[in-house]
Amino acid sequence: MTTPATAENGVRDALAAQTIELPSWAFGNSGTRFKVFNQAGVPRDPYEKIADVAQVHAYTGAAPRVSLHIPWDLVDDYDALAAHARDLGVSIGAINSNLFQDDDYMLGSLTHPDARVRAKAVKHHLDCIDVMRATGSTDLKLWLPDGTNYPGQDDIRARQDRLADGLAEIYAALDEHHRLLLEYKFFEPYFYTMDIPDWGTSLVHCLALGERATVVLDTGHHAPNTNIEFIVAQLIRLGRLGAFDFNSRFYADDDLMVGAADPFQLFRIMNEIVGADALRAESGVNFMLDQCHNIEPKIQAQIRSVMNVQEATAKALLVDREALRAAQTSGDVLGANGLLMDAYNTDVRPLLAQVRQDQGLAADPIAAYRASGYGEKIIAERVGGTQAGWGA
Ligand code: LRH
Ligand code: MN
Repeated sequence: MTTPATAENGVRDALAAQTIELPSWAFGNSGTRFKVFNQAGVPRDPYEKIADVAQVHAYTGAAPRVSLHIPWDLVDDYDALAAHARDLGVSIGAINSNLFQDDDYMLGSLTHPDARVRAKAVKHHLDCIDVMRATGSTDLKLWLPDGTNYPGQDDIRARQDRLADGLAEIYAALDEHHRLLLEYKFFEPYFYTMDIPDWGTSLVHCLALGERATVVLDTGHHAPNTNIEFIVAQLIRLGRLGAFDFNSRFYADDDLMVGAADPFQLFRIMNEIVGADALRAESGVNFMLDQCHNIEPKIQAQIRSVMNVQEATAKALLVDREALRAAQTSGDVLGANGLLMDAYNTDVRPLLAQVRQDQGLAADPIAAYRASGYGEKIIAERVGGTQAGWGA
């Protein structure tokens, strides 16, 4: 029988061990098709982006990795970039390919009717794999933006066959310790079909490729009211949940701070993760953020986002699993739901403040960051040059 004390220690240890990977692009300027707002102090290159990631890690103790996006994070010397990251206590995580900003890909990339265009898209991934080798990254993350806008525009089955062939070429080029993370999205930038619109399609392709191909679940990529935690449970059950792209939304792919729009959904997702013992690093699930801070200060927004994931995780860790199983087995509907709501309604901020202090960190990361003056320092220093952004 786990005593409250050991349960409490188990919860603290799990929270202290939790890591969240940050997206380099969240530190650059971003916006919508209407406007990309420029903010003072924004990084001009991947070195400055990684310096900002290190700030988030310094105050949360939970963000030791950064995802790169190619070519947004193109540099001449990736060994030097990886060394710069190491010096700052950060490692290079997933390498994201980019198939959504090239005129050649207007009618598709890996699905394009023209073999020359498909070959170009495959080559881009071979280049990304070289970046993985140079930076020590093990995850190649592929979001396929391909799709069509009008019925009849192209043959849906033929596009799937082309896609399967292209993915097989890319998968074959990976080193044995590399993984392929395949991300789906139900609409945008195309509006009739997306060639990987849902978890099922991504899973079908992953199963065809091999063990090291897994699904990326971006929380902003589902139809409204989709029960995302059901998808999480199913993918964990099949051993094919490779990663999350955490963010939140009110309507579409809003890429807002995770947990900001729907903290209860984030709790339900983390409840499935904890219930399946998939929070441990060994589970192979890479917890990443994928967000755009169009109007809010970016470093603080990343700190807040990490805290939101930690709070949802702490609440999920406080669910009395033994009592829950007993209630579920005995058909005690309200009892079972009540146990989850008790955990969700628990204020875990004091617990997390204690976990931070045990790690030698400030109880309130945002207050500590603001007091550091780093924000003012980068505004003063980062003058001139070209600020990083989506460059769309
Ligand atoms: C696509 C996406 C994908 C990234 C991009 C920045 O919407 O979620 O994960 O490549 O955002
Ligand atoms: Mn994403």
